[in-house]
Parts: sequence; C-alpha cells; structure tokens
Amino acid sequence: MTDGMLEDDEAASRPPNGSNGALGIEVSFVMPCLNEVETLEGCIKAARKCIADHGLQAEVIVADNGSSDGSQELATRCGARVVVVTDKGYGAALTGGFAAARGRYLVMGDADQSYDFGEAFGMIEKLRSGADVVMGSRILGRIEKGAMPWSHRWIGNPVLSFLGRALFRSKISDFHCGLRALTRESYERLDLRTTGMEFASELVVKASASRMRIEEIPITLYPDQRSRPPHLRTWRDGWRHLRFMLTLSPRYTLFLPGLMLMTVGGALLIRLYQGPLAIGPVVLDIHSMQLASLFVIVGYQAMTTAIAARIFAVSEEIGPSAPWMQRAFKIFTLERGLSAGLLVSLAGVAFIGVAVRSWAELDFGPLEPSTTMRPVSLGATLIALGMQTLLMSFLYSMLGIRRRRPGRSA
Ligand SMILES: Nc1nc2c(ncn2[C@@H]2O[C@H](COP(=O)(O)OP(=O)(O)OP(=O)(O)O)[C@@H](O)[C@H]2O)c(=O)[nH]1
Ligand SMILES: [Mg+2]
Repeated sequence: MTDGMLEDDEAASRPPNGSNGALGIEVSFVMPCLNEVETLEGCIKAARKCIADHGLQAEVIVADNGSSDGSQELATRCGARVVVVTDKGYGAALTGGFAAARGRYLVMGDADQSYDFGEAFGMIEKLRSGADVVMGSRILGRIEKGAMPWSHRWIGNPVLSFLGRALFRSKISDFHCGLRALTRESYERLDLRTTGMEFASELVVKASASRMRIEEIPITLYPDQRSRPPHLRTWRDGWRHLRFMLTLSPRYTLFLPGLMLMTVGGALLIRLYQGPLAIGPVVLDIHSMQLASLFVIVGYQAMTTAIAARIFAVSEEIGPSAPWMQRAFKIFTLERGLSAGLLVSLAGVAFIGVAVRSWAELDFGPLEPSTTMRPVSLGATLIALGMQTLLMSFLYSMLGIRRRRPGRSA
C-alpha cells in the first residue's frame, strides 16, 4: 500500500457499482491479456511505478481471457487484480476489466510492453483538467525501430486514421493507439459493444460523434518484448476496423453514392424517355435507357439501405444518436410509406399501360421497340422504386419498434 495501490481483497470488498468508496480510487489501469507471461510483469511494474512516482490512489487490473501460460498467477503475484473474462476478444476483455474497475479514471494499455505505462500520467493530468478521453499518439510521439511493421506504419494506420478523421469529423492523429485513458463517466456514456480489436475504433468514433472532449498526447511505441507473435492479424483486424467504420457511416458509404447514381440515372432516363440523345457521333437510345434504369434502381436501393443501417445503429446504440430520427418517424409513418410505394408502383403500371395500348392497337402483334420500350422501361423502373419503398417501409417500421421501446431515447 506504500505506493497507493490497493491490495486485492481490499479492492474486492468495494461495491461493484463504480463508486470510489472511502479510499477513493482515482485510477484503474486495465490491461487486456492473453498469454503474455513474458511481458506482463514488466507492464504491471511500470504501472505500479507510475502509481508510486505520482502518489496515485490506483489499482491495476489484468483482464484475462483464460491464458494458459500462467499469466493469471503471475499477475496476482505482481499485485494486480485478475479479472477473468469469458467472452473472447480484445474488446470483450477490456469491457470486462472496465466493469470490474473502481477508478474514476480508466487507463487502458497492452500487456506486451509496447507502451510505457509511465506515460499514462500525462493522460491522467489531462483527465483531471476536464478531458473526457485522452488518446496516446504514436504519430505525434515516436515509433521505435522495429516496433511496427511497415504495412501498419505506412498503410494500415494512416489509411484507417484518415478515414476515421474524414467520416467522423475527428482530429485524432492516431486512431488505433492502444494506450488511452478516459473518465468512467464517459466510458459509461459510450456504451461500447464490439468484442474484437475494432473496440479501439468504436471508442474513438463514438467519442467523436458524441462531441466529447478528446485530447491526445505524444507517446512512444516500443517493440513488444515477447517472443510470441502478436494476436493482431493484419488483414482480419484491419478489415474489422474498416468494416466497423464503413457500416457506421452509411451517409458516405451508401447514401451519397446512391444519390449520385440515382441523379445521373434519373436525368438520363427522363431525357431518353423523350427520344434518342446524340452526343457528337454517339447516340444514346433504349439500350442506354435500360442502364439508366439500373442506375436509378441500384442508387435508390443504396439510399434506402443507408437509412435502414442508420436506424439500426441508433436503435442498437452502436452509432451516434440522431434526434432528427424521432421527428422523421412522426412524418414518415408506415402507412404513408406504404401509400407512397403503392402510388409510385401504380404510376409505373400506367406507363406500361401506354405500351399495352399501342400493342392492342396492333392486335398484340410485333412491336417497334424504339417507341414502346420507352414507357415500358420507365414504368418498370417506377414499379421497382415503388416496391422498394413499400418493402423498406416495413423494414424501417420493424427496426423502429425497438427504438420506441419505453425508456429508450431516440
Ligand atoms: N484478454 C484478451 N486480450 C487480448 C486478446 N487479443 C489481444 N489481447 C491483448 O491485447 C493487447 C494487444 O494485443 P497485440 O497482439 O499486441 O495487438 P496489437 O498491439 O494491436 O498489435 P501489434 O502492434 O501487432 O502488437 C495485448 O496485451 C494482448 O494480450 C484477446 O482476445 N483477449
Ligand atoms: Mg502489441
């Protein structure tokens, strides 16, 4: 206890509701760990040194996923509290560790000695002066030789950080730094859900989207000190980060591309309905009209899927909240969606009726496609749009049921 660190049984006697108790634990250091017997001791010692150097009231937690190499026993011997987490994965481990943590501030960092927990003190100071989340930045700081494979240094991390900044209007220079700190209050507000490495993205994305005060400090990345290969697998985990960010930003990945496709297709479709279009020696006619129709349909599908994704993200609380959605649900009711879908489909049927009339005039004999294909194309497109509206209205309404559950906000 000389360094302010709480012993196991003392900490364990505290109520598991996040209150700080009489001793007032200020900081919980939480280390996700899976078979890190080679490096865990060094990490715990570094955290304890940070605690002693700055006289912190703190605890060290090792969130372990059932290591089979003796990590748990080692952690206990080194004075850390082991939290056994049954759900597998980096995110699940941290979630379990944070749930058991009692500090007002939560520091997270890898157990492979790639970070120096001493640098976490700068983060704690920032939290003390009002920050909600403090990110370590290896970009503003230093990446030691051999600490990061070149593909992560020059492709994976910059590309994912760039996307994250662009999609979520964030200024963070290093989206995936493993050393971070946040207040318990912010952590609870974020309500993080992912279980794998994409937990790191979820934290920054949600904190940015909910306009939390995020600060960053330069830190150093050291080569990890273990002989085992990293848990992180470049392609699998890179993709999980990317997938997470893309699915949470349907506006950019689906809605806007869909809108563009639909506008181009729609303009062309309307123009070609009136007759062939000559651009210099190139003549666009009914074949191009088919493709224009395809553009419109696919564009509309993308836009309506984007809306479904957004409703899903809001109801599952995995994305930024959207106060406008509550109002939109009042205007665009299921009944109105169904009526609109039906009306557009009927308009499509009317266009096809025009072609059928010409056909009837020919006693249902062979048709001249260059005239009759035009209303058929337009009519079929409208029916597809109408049906899509109808089907999506059902889907939105189903997704919205969960959102409107009593006690849940929009
Ligand atoms: N409990 C638990 N810990 C994990 C799991 N996956 C990774 N970790 C821990 O999370 C930390 C980071 O894992 P690493 O394998 O070093 O991944 P990384 O640092 O993102 O990637 P590298 O830069 O390649 O090392 C380490 O302390 C691991 O022991 C897991 O599934 N469960
Ligand atoms: Mg590592």
